[in-house]
Amino acid sequence: MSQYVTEVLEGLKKKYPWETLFIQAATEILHSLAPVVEADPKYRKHKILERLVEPERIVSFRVCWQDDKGEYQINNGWRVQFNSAIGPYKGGIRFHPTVTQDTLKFLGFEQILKNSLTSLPMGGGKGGANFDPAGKSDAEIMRFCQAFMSELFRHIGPDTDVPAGDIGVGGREVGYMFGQYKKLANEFTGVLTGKGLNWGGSLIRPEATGYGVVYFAEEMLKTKGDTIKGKRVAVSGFGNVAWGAVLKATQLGAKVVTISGPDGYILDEEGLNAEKAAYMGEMLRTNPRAVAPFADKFPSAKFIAGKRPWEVKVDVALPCAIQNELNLDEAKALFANGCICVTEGSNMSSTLEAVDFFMENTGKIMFSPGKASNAGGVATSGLEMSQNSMRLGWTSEEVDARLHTIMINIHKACVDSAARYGTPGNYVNGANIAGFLKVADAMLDQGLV
Ligand code: 2IT
Repeated sequence: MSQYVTEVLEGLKKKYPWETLFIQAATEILHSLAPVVEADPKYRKHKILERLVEPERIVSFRVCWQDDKGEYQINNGWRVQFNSAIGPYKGGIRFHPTVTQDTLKFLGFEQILKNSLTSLPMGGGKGGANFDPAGKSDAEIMRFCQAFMSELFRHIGPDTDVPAGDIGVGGREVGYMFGQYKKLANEFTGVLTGKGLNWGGSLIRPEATGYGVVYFAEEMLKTKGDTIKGKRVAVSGFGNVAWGAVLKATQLGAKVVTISGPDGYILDEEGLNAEKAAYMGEMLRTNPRAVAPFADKFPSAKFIAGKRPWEVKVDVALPCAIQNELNLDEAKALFANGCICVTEGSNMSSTLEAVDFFMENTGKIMFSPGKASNAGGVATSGLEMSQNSMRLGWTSEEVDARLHTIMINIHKACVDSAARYGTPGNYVNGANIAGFLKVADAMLDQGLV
């Protein structure tokens, strides 16, 4: 282990001992970067790691709104503007009751490297609120989004910071936030991505994250002369990412046998199909906190309460729910059941112990971190920004083809960097190193700012 990396990590743990998610992300990333900073002293001389782990700016604000009963409600909102070395801050907004500044620092840190991997000019950022959209009326969602944007609008802009959706924020929420931004800023610009199709959105943006995950898994399998066609696949989650992954995996001939929610998982031995995916999309619109009702709708679907789907025997696992949804025991269970490929769709799906287990077993089970395999979402946001700048829209075939090429290139960048720094087949090291080099070198070029 590099002395430099150890010092920076120990410093972070002392300074932010309560930020367990951020420390987890930083530990994984900095460990991967050890061979890079050891090989070239310029990174240490210019304190690149110390600068990289501190957000350029965090905006923290109060969000006051009124519920349908007339009761006043107070939430906390944040925007973490983490790094702008290679482009305007870019990253989603998460509305979830568990969101804290720690959550958004971990997500923003991941986003720096993810956005760099896309090869598009986007810096790293993330925002959100500890607001729970579950069970809220449409009017309440609108009032919350407007109150949130009333504070955020002065800190963002199409060349400054471009938010998008994440957990709890989809097309509807982006619409309400965009409307409020437009009113306050008195300008119609591409300040958010994930917009509606007839007011500046991009075709394929809703599908992009899940499609990208499956394209990435297909590239991983190809390195073994294999394909996703005919594979048994476990997907977790039942939100936007899971939905896109189910659609693309089934299109490519895989059999997806699970989806999941916080209440348990669905096992469907007949496999999901377009009709079932469409029902997932319908469920998503009401922001439910339970997947169980899916089993009432389809007779072949069984609901298993209180468990995660990693106990099911599958060839490929696609965690698409939320951070830390796959622990060491579950990683071992997947491996023991013959799973050959784990491709993360959520950000930091696996705990540090699970990631270590996968890395120790490189060559026997393939594992890719979310920042590489879920980058198709933000990449397509980047394509939406390009279309907005040109004031033109591309066809779905064109966007999908670009997305596919970007995922193939990210896969190649991970494989090449992993091999170059002595850990062939290790996608964690490959993604962290390839993402880091571009950002770090841009920071060096731009001086001490
Ligand atoms: O985690 C992510 O990459 C996202 N939520 C998408 C971010 C974006 O700006 O499209």
